[in-house]
Amino acid sequence: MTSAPAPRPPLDTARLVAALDDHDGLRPEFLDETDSTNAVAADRAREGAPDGTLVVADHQRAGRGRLDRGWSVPPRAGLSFSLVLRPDLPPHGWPWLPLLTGLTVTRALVDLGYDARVKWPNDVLLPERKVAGILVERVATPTGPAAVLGIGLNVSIAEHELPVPTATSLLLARPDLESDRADLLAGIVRALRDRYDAWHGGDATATTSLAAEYAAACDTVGRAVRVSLPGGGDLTGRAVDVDASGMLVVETAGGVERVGAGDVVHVRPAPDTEVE
Ligand code: BT5
Repeated sequence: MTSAPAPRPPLDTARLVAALDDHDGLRPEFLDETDSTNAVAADRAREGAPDGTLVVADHQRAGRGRLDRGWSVPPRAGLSFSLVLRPDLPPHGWPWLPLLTGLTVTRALVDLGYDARVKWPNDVLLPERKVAGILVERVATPTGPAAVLGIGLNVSIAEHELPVPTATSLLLARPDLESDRADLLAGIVRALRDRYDAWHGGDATATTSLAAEYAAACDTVGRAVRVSLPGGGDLTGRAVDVDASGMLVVETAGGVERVGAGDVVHVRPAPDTEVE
């Protein structure tokens, strides 16, 4: 028998605004419900919204994953938000945005006591199942390209509500930890703003140290993996590093390969479980 979930209050927006108050450049917009915060944020960016515009929804009717996949969470059981940035980056800097976002969410959860890990490129696992997904999109706007950093975090989803068996929530992983959604969101967004500003405003060493920090936090490094390549086909081997361009370095039978985009399955020898 499954018990009904506890009533879920709406996001405490006053608390969130107060928590962001001294953080320059974050402009939150709250929606009770929308199809996708990434779609709204992209529209705002095209309309001229400045760097730091933050779109938050208490429920997404049609949350988006990567490659036209979906993202689904019961109303008010998670966090769904998208941050508009206007990076001034060379083309090779852009692939770092999703990695930086995944690292930041992971670190924020670890700081709160969760055993979170980042799976390349940007899934957040707790510790083996997915608690957060990230969708970073580049949007053409009249004043230059904008980045929309979309984050979905499962907060109070119960076991019987999980959209897929490979998902988990903060509540399921650590029922003993309190997780107020406004505090969580404020903490993650502030950490994201800080890390992005430091990296974006830094010199070449900022990327070198980001790469080293990412590789150290990345659960994929050291594992046997199978990577579905965007152009079709698979690559199997052992992930050994994340290089200075953010690519996953995989040792295969045929030599060392670098993967810039793809879906990684962590393959474990026993028991034979796989995390998509
Ligand atoms: C992602 O895609 O993980 C990116 C998800 C990004 C969601 C945020 S919410 C705010 C913003 N607005 C949006 O519309 N999107 C962003 P991907 O790696 O393709 O994973 C998608 C797959 O994860 C699905 O095909 C399901 O298998 C699984 N999935 C769906 N909902 C999930 C959930 N709540 N928790 C864990 N896994 C889920």
